[in-house]
Amino acid sequence: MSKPLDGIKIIDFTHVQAGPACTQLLAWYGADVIKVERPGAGDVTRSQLRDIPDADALYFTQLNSNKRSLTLDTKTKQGKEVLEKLIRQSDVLVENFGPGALDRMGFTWDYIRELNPGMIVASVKGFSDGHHYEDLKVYENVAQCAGGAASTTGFWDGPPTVSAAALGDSNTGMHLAIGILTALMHRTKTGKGQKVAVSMQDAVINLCRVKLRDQLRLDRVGYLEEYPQYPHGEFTDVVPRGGNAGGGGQPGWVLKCKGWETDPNAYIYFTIQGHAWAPICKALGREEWIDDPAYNTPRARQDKIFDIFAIIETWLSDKTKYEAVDILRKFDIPCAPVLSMKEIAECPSLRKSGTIVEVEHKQRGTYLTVGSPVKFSDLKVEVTGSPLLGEHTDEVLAQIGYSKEQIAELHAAKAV
Ligand code: CAO
Repeated sequence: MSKPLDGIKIIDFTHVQAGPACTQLLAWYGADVIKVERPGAGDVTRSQLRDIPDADALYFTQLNSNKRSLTLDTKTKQGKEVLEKLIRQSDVLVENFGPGALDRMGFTWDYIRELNPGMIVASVKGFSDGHHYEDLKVYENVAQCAGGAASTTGFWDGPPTVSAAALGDSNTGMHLAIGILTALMHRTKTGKGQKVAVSMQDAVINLCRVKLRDQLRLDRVGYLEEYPQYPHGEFTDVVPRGGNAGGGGQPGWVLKCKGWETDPNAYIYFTIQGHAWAPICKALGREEWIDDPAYNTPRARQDKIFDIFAIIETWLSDKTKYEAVDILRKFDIPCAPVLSMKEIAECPSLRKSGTIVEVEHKQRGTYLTVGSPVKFSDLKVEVTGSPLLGEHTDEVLAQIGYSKEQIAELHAAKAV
């Protein structure tokens, strides 16, 4: 079956998470992604947090499926020549080196453009070009702090808190993938390549835009009615941490279910959606609240929202999180069990949809990974195992025009 990105060749100069997440996505959808790695070492994640001695670590396998691996020392003369040849024959180069590394390697934007005017060069950096922190190297949590996520996450009496979700890394990679696809569309119309850049700070800010909304509201009115601090607590002049409060106009909270004393995830998230008030009252057996003016509008409920949550927790105390959701879903109430990673790994629905997949790997046997979260009617995404270091070096070199003898010379010169 042909795939949407068949024929798009990508030089994947990425490492760790932000860049690899982007190129993996494009590889799933058919692009030929050639991961370029330093001979002998490769992407640092191959050896980070190993669970099997000498086998590629899960950190690497989960972010590099469907790719080919070419080892290349781009700091040698011969290595540079190989990269030049690759650039002439490719569509996209993706990189997330520290600031300036590609230029120091000799591959400035002007030079790449000279080699291939149609080339799209896509970069992830911690901060955008011209930012006063543009020279900083950045990892996930640094970006979450610089992007407003940490100052607004956590509980009001605790410190700024980072999320387990990779808002700085994979999220930036997803933004970059959108940028690359946009630039490819533009190239189809104009024949011209371009530079595409996403900073991790900007990608986090983009996901935190409702917190900026809150800052503007706070500046104007001095309080935020959907936050737990309202109406009984204090507001300063900055958006506070709101615990597990819902971010929009629907109050919600994480509520204890049967077994919470011993199971750290025996909870559901419960949302009091405005127009679901009557069904909520019916589900809880509190029909008298439906028309009671002390309860029947969001504003009336606001100052007793935690009393209402406490009553719901009493109702939940003899129900598991799954039993509770099975009752509440019949009343159309937005809610979900709090799932552990173990439950996610074992969930039959996620296996069936291809969101959790088991793939073959030459060293590991099989491994579990997250498949494409995007589903298509005309594409079944097949996830294949990540490549071993340099597994496709000779194959890629032959495809770009090197003879057997020339390939042997490149090996002898330790350029590949
Ligand atoms: N051949 C020869 N040299 C190579 C090479 C190859 N195939 N691949 C990489 N290198 C070199 C680079 O040219 C660079 O050399 P110089 O610094 O001498 O110019 C060097 O390897 C290391 O590059 P780096 O700065 O990217 O690596 P680091 O481990 O010091 O930093 C990181 C890692 C992630 C902090 C940094 O790359 C960075 O800030 N990237 C941008 C932001 C980002 O993507 N962060 C998210 C990572 S996911 O958590």
